[in-house]
Amino acid sequence: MGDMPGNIFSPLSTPAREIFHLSWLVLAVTGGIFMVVASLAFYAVVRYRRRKNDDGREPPQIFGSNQIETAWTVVPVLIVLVLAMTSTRFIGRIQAAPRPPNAIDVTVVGHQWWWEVRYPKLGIVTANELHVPVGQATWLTLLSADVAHSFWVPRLAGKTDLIPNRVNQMWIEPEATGLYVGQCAEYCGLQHAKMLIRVYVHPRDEFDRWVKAQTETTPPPPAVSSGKRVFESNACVNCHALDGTIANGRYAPDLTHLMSRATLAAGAAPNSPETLRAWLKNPDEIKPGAHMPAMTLTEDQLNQLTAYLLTRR
Ligand code: HEC
Ligand SMILES: [Cu+2]
Repeated sequence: MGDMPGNIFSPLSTPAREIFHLSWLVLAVTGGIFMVVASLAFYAVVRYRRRKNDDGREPPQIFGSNQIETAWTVVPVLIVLVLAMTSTRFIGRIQAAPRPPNAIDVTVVGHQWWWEVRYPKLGIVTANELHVPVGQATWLTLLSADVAHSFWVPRLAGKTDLIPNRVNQMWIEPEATGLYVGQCAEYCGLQHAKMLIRVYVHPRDEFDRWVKAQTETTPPPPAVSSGKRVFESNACVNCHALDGTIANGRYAPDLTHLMSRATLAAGAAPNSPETLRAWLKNPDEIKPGAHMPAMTLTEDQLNQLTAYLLTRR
């Protein structure tokens, strides 16, 4: 079970581990209460079940006992107090953590239904994927372009909401390399369930190579120039940005390094030549209700456009 990529019980980053420890306390206390209540209920059900020779009279009615009333008020209040105060202490500790000077800065903007991912200091813009170095803190600034979303990668940290007109912050500090998956954790509309996020944690040199690849754009080979023309002569350019073309829209995912990403449309489909073509033909087939219209291109245009986009890596 420890290998499950979204497992809340196998934290691999400081905030997630703190929450995991707190969850043991909460589970132990609530589990204890459950055992006491369940065994008393079970005892009562068995011990006082209906018998053949019952005389049908009511058992003695007890009320107005100050001792009992006080006990079952004070004990739960104490339990709630302990849980609330411990939670507050953990939340405070995570939120007040000082930002290390070498932390990576990432801005994540929630959209219906995908994640815009920006590295302002590195000049990188991508979507639905975060790439970070191992053993180093990454500071996330969370914004929303439309409705409330929630960023949640269970093995790295707790949930933090992305709220319109508000700036939220959170941080992660992954201890092991690999892929960590998460999803939007705040119902945000039709395709909320297909709003997945992937966090790739790299060894330092691999991360540097990723940064380098994301900051370079190669001109498209001449063979796909007709596809580039299809792209530039359609409304794609109003919604999407793509370096080296006239497209600079911010409404939709940046396509400059489209093929460096593992999935299309926030995990709705794997990113392959076939699914890419199918997406361009009719996004609704893959993600019903997605905010990208079917562009009614001809089969030739679709082939040319797909061939062009496949070179954007
Ligand atoms: C009205 C705005 C709009 C137009 C026009 C538009 N798109 Fe999109 N596109 C979107 C949105 C929004 C998404 C994200 C959908 C989602 O994930 O829910 C998207 C997603 C995509 C993706 C997947 C990106 C990724 O990383 O997952 C590709 C590829 C794409 N569009 C290509 C195109 C091309 C090529 C055209 C022109 C033929 C085009 N789009 C026209 C809004 C638009
Ligand atoms: Cu969402």
